[in-house]
Amino acid sequence: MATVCIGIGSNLGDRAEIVRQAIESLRGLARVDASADEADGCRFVEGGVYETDPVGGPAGQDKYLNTAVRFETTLSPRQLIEQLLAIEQAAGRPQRSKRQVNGPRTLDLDLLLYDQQVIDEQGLTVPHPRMHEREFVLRPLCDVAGEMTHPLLGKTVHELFDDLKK
Ligand code: PH2
Ligand code: MG
Ligand code: MG
Repeated sequence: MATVCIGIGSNLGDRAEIVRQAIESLRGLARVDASADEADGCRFVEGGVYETDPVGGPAGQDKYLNTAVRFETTLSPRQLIEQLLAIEQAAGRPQRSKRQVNGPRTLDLDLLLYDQQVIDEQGLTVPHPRMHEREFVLRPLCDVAGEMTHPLLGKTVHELFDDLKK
C-alpha cells in the first residue's frame, strides 16, 4: 500500500459538482484497492474546499475551487496517473495537446505525493514540481497530510505552508 495525495482544482462549469464527482471517483479507486481489508477502505481523507484566485494563465478566468485528498492504494504511480487522466477526461477536460497552458479547466487532478517516492519520467513527476510554491495546493493538503514530508525538500507540508508566509 502506498499513501498518496491528490490535488483537485476546477474553475469551469459547475465547480462544486465536478469536485464532488471527482472525489467520488477517487474514493472508488481507493475502495477497490483496499478490498482485502474493509478497514482500509475508510482511510480516505478529504480536505476543505477553498475558493481561490487563479494563479497564472490568461486574465479574466473565474475563481477556482481547490481541495486535496489522501488515501491508500496498491496502484503503481503510473497506473494511478492514468486513472487521474481518465477521471479528468470523463469530466470533459480536453487532452493536453488541445488546451491552453494554465487555462481554465473543468477538472485538474495532480498527483502531489506518492509515499516518499521521487519520480521524474515522461508525464509523471512526483512530488509535483510546483506544489511547494502554491498556497492553493498546500492549504487543503495541510488538512489531509500536514505531517507528510516532502521527499526532496525534507520539510513537512505544514512547514512548506508556513514558509509561504515568510
Ligand atoms: N491550477 C493551475 C494554475 N493556476 N490557480 C488556482 N487558484 N488553482 C489551481 O488549481 C490552479 C491555478 C495549474 O494547474
Ligand atoms: Mg494543476
Ligand atoms: Mg494537472
